[in-house]
Amino acid sequence: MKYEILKLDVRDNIGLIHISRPEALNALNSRFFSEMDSLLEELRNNNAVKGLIITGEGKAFVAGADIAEMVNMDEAAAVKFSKSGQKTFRGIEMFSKPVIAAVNGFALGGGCELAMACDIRIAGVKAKFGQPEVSLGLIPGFAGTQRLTRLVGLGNALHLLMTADMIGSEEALRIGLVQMVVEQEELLNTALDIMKKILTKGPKAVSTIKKVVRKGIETDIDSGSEIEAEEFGTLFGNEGTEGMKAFLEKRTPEWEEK
Ligand code: CO8
Repeated sequence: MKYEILKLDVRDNIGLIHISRPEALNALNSRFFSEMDSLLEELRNNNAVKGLIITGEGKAFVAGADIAEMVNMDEAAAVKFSKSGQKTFRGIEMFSKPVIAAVNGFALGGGCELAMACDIRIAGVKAKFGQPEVSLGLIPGFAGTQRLTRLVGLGNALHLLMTADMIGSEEALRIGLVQMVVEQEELLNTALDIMKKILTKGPKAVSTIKKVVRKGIETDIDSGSEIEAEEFGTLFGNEGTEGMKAFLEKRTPEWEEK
């Protein structure tokens, strides 16, 4: 596929995805979703890319779904757009490699929903978060109502969703929406450093962590613990055994290429 909105830059086995539609503050249109689906598919089995960082070009991370595209939709088209976006974001959430959002500016509506589908969110000091949909007479449609509640708790989620308040990065940190706030110029390097650290760990273990935690939060503790035990077992006789041997032999583990 020819990419017009997404730009991929690979550094140290990390795929840096820039969302580049700055004239519309990177608002998410249908083309964005087709490009993201296609890029994820390409990167899934690309061994040169072991983790992803998603960021925005210009003053926004993403200022929401494209209002100009949505304004003429009828009910059926809106449901279709919502489901297609949900599928893309679920694809990011369940992507077998780690994904970090480096939130450089406005992360509003669908932009906040995109950041929430990533595993870890690092914010620049200028980042702003919010779910302003009710100001437009809408609600989030890319599973933001579900992810926000899981990330920041019921009270904080309802507060943000019902008031449409835009919050700064420090408030986002306080409520647990982001994991770290850094100076703007440090944003990409910080995200790259965190990803590099993750990539020194057992790749199968990291991808298993993602799967177990994400499946676990959607179930009860006993079923989640059952999933954990099963997945724990899959690391023996391969990567886990190598990691433990390396510890005992006082050497660096040699992870298998995934
Ligand atoms: N969609 C389309 N265009 C946008 C969007 C957007 N979400 N946000 C900004 N733009 C455009 C503006 O229209 C403007 O274009 P132009 O220059 O042609 O007039 C350009 O980007 C620059 O924007 P501003 O001039 O407004 O920039 P400011 O710095 O003055 O303001 C803001 C920045 C505060 C971010 C402001 O642009 C704004 O409020 N944007 C809209 C934010 C918003 O409401 N986002 C939520 C959208 S709804 C949503 O995301 C629902 C997701 C679920 C969808 C479910 C599917 C059916």
